[in-house]
Amino acid sequence: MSSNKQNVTFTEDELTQFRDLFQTYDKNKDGRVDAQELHALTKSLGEPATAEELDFVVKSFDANHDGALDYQEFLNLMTTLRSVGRE
Ligand SMILES: [Ca+2]
Ligand SMILES: [Ca+2]
Repeated sequence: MSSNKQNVTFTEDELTQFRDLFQTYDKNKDGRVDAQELHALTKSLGEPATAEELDFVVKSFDANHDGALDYQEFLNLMTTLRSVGRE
């Protein structure tokens, strides 16, 4: 349990979309996306990340240090991606 609240301002549509994404790319259905699964995801977003980038991303957002991102950690990642995504 975490009381660590962020200013998440996703709409319900977005949350549904992210949950779908999460479930789609959690290929082995263990409730977490690891670096490999994330790679498929970034590819589908049109910006495939390198192994180094994915490693960095997982480490940065893996709050409980189990080596993969659970849904909450994944949402934090999406929050960050959305705020930095535009170039
Ligand atoms: Ca998984
Ligand atoms: Ca984790």
